[in-house]
Amino acid sequence: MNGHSSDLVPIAKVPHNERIQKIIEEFHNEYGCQPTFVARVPGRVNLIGEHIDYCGYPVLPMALEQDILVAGSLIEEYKLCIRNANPKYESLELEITANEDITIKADKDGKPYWFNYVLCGIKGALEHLNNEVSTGLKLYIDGNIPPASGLSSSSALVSAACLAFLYAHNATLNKTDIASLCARCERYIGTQGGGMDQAIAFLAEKYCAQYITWNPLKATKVILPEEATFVVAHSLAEINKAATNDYNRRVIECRLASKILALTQDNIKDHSIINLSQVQKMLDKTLEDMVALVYQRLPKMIYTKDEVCKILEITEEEMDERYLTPNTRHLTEFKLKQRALHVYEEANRVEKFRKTCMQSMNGKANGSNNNQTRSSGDENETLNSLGNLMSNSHESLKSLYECSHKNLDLLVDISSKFNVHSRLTGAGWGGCIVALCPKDKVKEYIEMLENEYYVKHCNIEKNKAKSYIFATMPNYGAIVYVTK
Ligand code: ADP
Ligand code: NG1
Ligand code: MG
Repeated sequence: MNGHSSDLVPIAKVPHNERIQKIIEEFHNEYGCQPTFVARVPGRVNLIGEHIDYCGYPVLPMALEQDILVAGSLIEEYKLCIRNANPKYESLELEITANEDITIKADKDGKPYWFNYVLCGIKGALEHLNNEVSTGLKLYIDGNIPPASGLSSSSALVSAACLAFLYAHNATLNKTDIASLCARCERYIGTQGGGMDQAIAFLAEKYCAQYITWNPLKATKVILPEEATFVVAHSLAEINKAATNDYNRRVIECRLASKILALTQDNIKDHSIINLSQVQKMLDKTLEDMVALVYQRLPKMIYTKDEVCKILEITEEEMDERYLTPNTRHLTEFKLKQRALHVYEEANRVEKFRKTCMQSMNGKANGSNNNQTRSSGDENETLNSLGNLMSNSHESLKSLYECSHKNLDLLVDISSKFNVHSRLTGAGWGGCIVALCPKDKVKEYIEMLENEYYVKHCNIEKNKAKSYIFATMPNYGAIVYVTK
């Protein structure tokens, strides 16, 4: 890696930044030496396009200011020392000569240890390095992304660990390759993620969101309307995605729906996994056509495992082997229609959201060329259109995808009474909402949520409530700071 091309992860001198200075100091206190570098990877908020990355559809996230920092120094022994600034996360030391030294096991409750996310990143790096370890590492980690809250703390941790290990090994990797590598290696934790989090972590740019497309991975800038502010509010429900099978269940329901929708065209003997976007391409249909096709071909609310096997003309063992994951093989019922409907409609909302942002930007450019200003009516209309798409997204995630949480629904309802559109962001089942708030209403909106949700509903002191809500600005992506 070196910082000459914009395709590569940037490398810069340590900035005058309090958090970075603090981690360097703490590293020294912990290990008695200076770190050589600090890898920084941000969290993200997804504005729209939820649970569709693993179906091959574009998503529209932006990076947050909150991040994971991994400070590191090279040691001669082939050893990894992993410590965290937060004492609740226990330390780990292990010998590391090859990939086989790393096993990723859950704790007795089936929840991954925090350091497993670090190990996922190291495993990915080792794969890229063809298993050639040339140095040991002391690592010290500090994160301020609210964990298990849909803001992608897990991927920031995996990606920062992978980046740190690669940097220590002088590996050259461009942003898209390392993003894809990190998306693959986070799957060692057990969830079959789609790659959005790692993509935005590396491809983010300051001041704009990104429209992320797949195969090949690409990020295209989306300039957000100036008058829009995105506010993130925590529902106070945390959910570790790798500790349950909810996420993978949705992934495999989409897989099974794809196989059934593809039946007429797909050679039934072809057992490769396909996604809902590939089916659309194969059938050469619009997203609206696909919605109609789902109603036609997947009419039932519930499909039993037996029914799916019959339709696909396979045995249960074949289904387990080909399409299911270790933590979904015991499932006996699947909701295929609801999941596929959400995916095709949400993919359509992403396109509309992006188009609305582009039209708003073009309108502004034309307005300034003609020496006119856009009317506040135009601006309201833009925010309203974007907001409606977000509200519809939430409704779909709640009723079709069933990945909301009562706290998230309440936050969305309270916001809506204040005429602010919002939706759950990230995987769901807890975590945060993202709200689109006109700039001039942000202070009032935050104050209202503090009172109506945190104080009245959750019995939290007003002062503490403040820490659960923040207004965001699109931030830049991963970077390595060198200390010497
Ligand atoms: P998210 O939506 O934040 O990505 P996940 O369930 O995917 O949620 O991952 C959350 C897990 O990531 C936490 O339970 C913890 O194990 C790990 N994690 C997140 N932030 C940190 C941190 N700062 N230090 C250690 N582990 C962290
Ligand atoms: P979070 O909430 O950060 O764990 C997950 C997936 C994404 C995407 C979203 C839902 C991982 C690492 N991340 O995000 O790929 O599918 O849910 O849109 O699995
Ligand atoms: Mg995650």
